Amino acid sequence: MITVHHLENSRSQRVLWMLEELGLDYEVKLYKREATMQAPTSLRAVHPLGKSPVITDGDKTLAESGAILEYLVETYGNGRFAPRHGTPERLHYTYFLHYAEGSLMPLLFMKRAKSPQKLDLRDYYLSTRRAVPAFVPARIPPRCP
Ligand SMILES: N[C@@H](CCC(=O)N[C@@H](CS)C(=O)NCC(=O)O)C(=O)O
Repeated sequence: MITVHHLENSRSQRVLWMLEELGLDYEVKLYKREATMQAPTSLRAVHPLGKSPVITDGDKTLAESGAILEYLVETYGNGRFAPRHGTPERLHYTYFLHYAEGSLMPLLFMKRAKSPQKLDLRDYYLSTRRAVPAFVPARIPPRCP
């Protein structure tokens, strides 16, 4: 049985979505945020940094939302949700899997923290389009939704 150590209102939601899409049985251990919005210290029992999501699956424990999604798709996807290895589509998929957490999320956080610096997500998205390999920008829509 898969257990999700799920912090309310967090990236852990991604893991629950994927588990639902895969139709897997799982249990959720829910952690409520403190008044400070920090995770409760009890989460440190499963993640030394006290972060969520974390899953356990048998004798495996895994953190990092992107890594967890990749693991679930590889292990239980039966070819669904990820293009075949070695295809241009796979590289596109890998790019966006990492882009979400590596590039976009820090910016979303700064925006949410009401950074004095004016942040224009559309500009950011379009500069990504200029910066990445040729097969990726062709697939990025010209305007943010
Ligand atoms: N890169 C990690 C980020 C994990 C992370 O920062 N999780 C946040 C919730 S979105 C958290 O646990 N925050 C509580 C805290 O830092 O006290 C991932 O994608 O899983």
